[in-house]
Amino acid sequence: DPFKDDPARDAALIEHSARPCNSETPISELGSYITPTEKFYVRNHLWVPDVSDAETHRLTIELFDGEEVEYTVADLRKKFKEYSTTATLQCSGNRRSHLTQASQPTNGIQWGIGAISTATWTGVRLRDVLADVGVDLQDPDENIRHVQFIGAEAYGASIPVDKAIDRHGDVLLVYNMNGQPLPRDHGFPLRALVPGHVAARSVKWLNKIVVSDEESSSQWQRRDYKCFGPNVSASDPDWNAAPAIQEVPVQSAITSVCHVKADKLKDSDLAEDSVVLQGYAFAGGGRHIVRVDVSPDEGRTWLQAHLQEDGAKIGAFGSPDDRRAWAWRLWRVVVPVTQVSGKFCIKAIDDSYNVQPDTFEPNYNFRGNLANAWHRVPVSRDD
Ligand code: MTE
Ligand code: MO
Repeated sequence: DPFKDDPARDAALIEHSARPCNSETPISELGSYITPTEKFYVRNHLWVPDVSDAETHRLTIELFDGEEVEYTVADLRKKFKEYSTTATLQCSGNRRSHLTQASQPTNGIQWGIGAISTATWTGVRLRDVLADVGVDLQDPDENIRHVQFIGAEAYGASIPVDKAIDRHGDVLLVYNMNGQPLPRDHGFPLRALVPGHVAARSVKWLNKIVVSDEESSSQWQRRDYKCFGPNVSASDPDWNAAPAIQEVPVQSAITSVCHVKADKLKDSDLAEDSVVLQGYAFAGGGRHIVRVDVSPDEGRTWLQAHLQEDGAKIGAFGSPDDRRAWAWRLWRVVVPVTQVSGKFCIKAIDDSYNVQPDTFEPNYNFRGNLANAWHRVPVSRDD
């Protein structure tokens, strides 16, 4: 039984499967900017490999000419400058259950709104390590197109080399999560962090990196994490016809709906009985969330949510106005009950003015990836 040494998990996680462990963050924890580590969603395709000694765990880097260079985690810490960044990871299946309910069956775990979490990650920059093994960051060999990551239990994925070496890409080889060694479920002792990209590329239990002219040959790169048109069914996809998901589209969700009587409200600008909504909004590619629109009447009229203070050191290594918003924005809005009729709807807008589609059906894809239509919730919930 390869799962017999899997770690114990927090009882509050919402379990979709135990072997492998697939558990989402409970809604009650989605309101905290940094997700408590033990409440961070877990998405494992296989078992948790047993890597007992952090310091002697080896990372092998295979270069384009086949040469291999090895580092222990201790070498990485000693040799390279340490960086930290706050970044949100979101599974490509987040909100899949909403898509399925609105359209047709989909393949995959039926996640709610909790296959997303945020942490502060600490490690060394992939670009520094690649430079150390001889990759020319200014003018890389034209044959080098992709950087592949392989995990100790056999999972693999890759990213384009431009992201890997971008000095504003912030791709890290991470050993700490929220100031503590990575827990086993999240990749102990070393994982890749590819901020702004679908979490499937942030490979855990990292033990090999391959600098290559090709993408990873894994099913997770070449098949599962792709989107096809609504007419394509699971039986006939031309897998090569769609690109692997990398940067993710704009997403948002309502995490709390709270009815408040006027006399209980502390906010000075509120005089009427109201509903306080809270939630998250997130965009891929480092794009900032510029607005969250909230409708109290199924999309007829709209209010602006207040975007909460950004807790991340945006552009942890650069200026605050660059494209490095790696973490979600939490938001809050107060809606007078007199304006409420029908379901609440929300949509977020990123700094490229990308918007979320209003409905799921036109974007049905049989894998149920990247479900990001407006989140609609009844006036009293919770779901
Ligand atoms: N890395 C390895 N080695 N094995 C895995 O199963 N799952 C991927 C990615 N990295 C996975 C992996 C997927 S699909 C997601 S969504 C994230 O890890 C989940 O990271 P988390 O469990 O730390 O939340
Ligand atoms: Mo995922």
